[in-house]
Amino acid sequence: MWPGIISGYMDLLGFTERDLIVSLHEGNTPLYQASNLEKALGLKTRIYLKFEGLNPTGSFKDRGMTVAVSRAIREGTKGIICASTGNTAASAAAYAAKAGIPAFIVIPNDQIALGKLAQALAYGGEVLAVDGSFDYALELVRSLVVEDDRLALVNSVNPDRLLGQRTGAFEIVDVLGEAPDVLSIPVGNAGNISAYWDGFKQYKAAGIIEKLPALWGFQAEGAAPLVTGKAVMDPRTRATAIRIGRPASGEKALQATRESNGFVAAVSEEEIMTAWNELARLEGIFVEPASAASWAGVRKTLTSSRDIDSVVCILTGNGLKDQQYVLEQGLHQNVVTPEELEESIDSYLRRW
Ligand code: AN7
Repeated sequence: MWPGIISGYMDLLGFTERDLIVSLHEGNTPLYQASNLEKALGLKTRIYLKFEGLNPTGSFKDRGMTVAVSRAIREGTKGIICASTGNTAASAAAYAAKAGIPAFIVIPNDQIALGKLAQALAYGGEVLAVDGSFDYALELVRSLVVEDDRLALVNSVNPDRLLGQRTGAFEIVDVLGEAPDVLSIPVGNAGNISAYWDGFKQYKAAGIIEKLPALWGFQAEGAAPLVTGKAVMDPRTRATAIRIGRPASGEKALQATRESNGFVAAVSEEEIMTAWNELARLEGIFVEPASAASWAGVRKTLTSSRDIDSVVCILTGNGLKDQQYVLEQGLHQNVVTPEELEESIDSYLRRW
């Protein structure tokens, strides 16, 4: 049985058997080869999808949260606090529940997907909604933590979060036997892209791989400060997870992408929607809108040439968290209602 990322990568993460570990057996998520997407777009590149939506709370945040909360408990912290666009909230609340401490969660009012709010509440998180953006909420919790040493901040500015999230890179190499040519990833607060880079570099330093991937990061057009080079005061995108205008790890992420010969670019709302649809309908993978940004970026950047042999797209969160998006795409119109189904189901199916 997979024991979770700390036990699974104990040495690499600097833990020992004696350390107390708070885990929900996160990690070890599947890496699928997207043969239907390759065929549909006529690509010669191998496309892989790492589905982080299959973590215990449905997003990649669990990888960092197990490390951050384990450390907080070891240091005698009385509670944890975070700002969140939703997934950090769900993850923090779950790991705090397992650890038996409270989680204080500051969210931008009316801007997070309902499924994520439901998760945070179900796990017993103390949810505090503020009138303002995620960036404002993060500023607020950072100042609160400075004043209150009973609390540990578990946003990705916490180095333990980034340490745990490196394991996504480890797992990719453990499956493929090498790093892919390209790692594509959605970018919000810019922690995860930085963590993957640290992970690949750690594997290279340990002699496990020789080559590093190029990092391709994708932001939503209406929330793309790393593309325009300017903070966005009023970020807008339906991909609420990455509705972030002043990424805390922005500089680190830009440096990592440059070092890797990669880039950060923007994808439009329509490109996100098309990619989201293809992932579900061609590969059977239901992701939340923000997560589709990685495939959206790859499908518009890649050509049918063979220059790039392999790409891994990180699919950061589960589609069940944001069911409203399905309705907004008009998919409820595809349901045949009892009234419409005047004939028997039998004859309806016979026409197919
Ligand atoms: C599904 O939960 O910032 O670039 O507060 O939930 O590391 O911020 C979420 C971010 C991508 C961006 N995909 O990752 C939060 C939060 C999903 C996410 C990102 C997030 P970062």
